[in-house]
Amino acid sequence: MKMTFRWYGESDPVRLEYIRQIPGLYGIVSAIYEVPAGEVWPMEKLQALRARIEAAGLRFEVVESVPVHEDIKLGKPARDRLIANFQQNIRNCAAVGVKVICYNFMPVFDWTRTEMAKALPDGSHTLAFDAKAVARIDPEQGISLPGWDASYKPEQLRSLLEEYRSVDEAALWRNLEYFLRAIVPVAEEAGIRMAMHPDDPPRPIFGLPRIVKNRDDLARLLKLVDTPANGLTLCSGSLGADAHNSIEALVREFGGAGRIHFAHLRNVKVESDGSFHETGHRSADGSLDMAAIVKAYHDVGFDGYVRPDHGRMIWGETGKPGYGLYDRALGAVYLNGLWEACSRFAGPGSARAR
Ligand SMILES: [Mn+2]
Repeated sequence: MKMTFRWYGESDPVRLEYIRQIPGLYGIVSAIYEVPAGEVWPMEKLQALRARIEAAGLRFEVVESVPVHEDIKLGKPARDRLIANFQQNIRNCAAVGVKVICYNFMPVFDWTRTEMAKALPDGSHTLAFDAKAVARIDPEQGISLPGWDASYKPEQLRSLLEEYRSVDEAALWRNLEYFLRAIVPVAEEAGIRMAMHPDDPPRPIFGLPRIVKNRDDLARLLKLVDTPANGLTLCSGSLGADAHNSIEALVREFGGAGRIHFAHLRNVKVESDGSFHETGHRSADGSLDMAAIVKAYHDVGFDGYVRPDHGRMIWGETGKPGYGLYDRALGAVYLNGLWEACSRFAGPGSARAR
């Protein structure tokens, strides 16, 4: 297991020099954020990012994310040019030493929350999804979501939603297959492992189709191009927002098959109506048994990349919701502790045979 930490580049209020001080950290997960979706990331920018990360004593082997342009998900004629650009991004990332590329295939909104700073009883603040509040939103009247209002102009959002009316789940699957058949061979040749991030939350939203929600979706995705380069980012918090998903079972099945290349580990507290919020990483703090999940990774001999995921805002920190330094650092240390305990007391390789 290689512990990593997401960093949003020079504009990130969290300093790389501070991230470096987290015990047991292997590398940084980042991306080129200033290039619009669908365009090629210039080599100079990738080289500069790698140099900056390495100068801080860390490695740059995981990209999160290379965005998939909406026209690819919609299956529009422009997709071939955009897919060619995505292929070039895979080659460019490989050229600077990247091993894993995380991406997702969620239409329009790649994560959805109703609150960016829900106050918890201990005085910390966290991201939250209120199922009742989402049910009250009428897409016809316009969608206003925290974290997204700056991403789309109202007119642009309306026409994008209009375009998705003709794209149901079956069509989205076809468009995903078309995309994967084009990019996976390129990734394979470049020595890159693609790692699809599941839908967050794992359910259709505002009438938009969502197809990476559960065990059967993940199995179907891997079968579309059945090779290790077509793999997963298994996000415990995203999939765990649906109480029917057993993250531990998913780790054993897909990790055991060598198809999980990147593990996002965080906890969520899930309510019976489908609402949820991010908690501290510890098992006792949320609905997921993080110790059992980490043990499952250990048991299948996982040697891929892992990172703590959304943290709460604690100790008065301000910044990008979910991506402060402190709570994620606590998450990394906790996860490393669980891993050490598994390594010390489970016996080397003992579980692989189980
Ligand atoms: Mn995630």
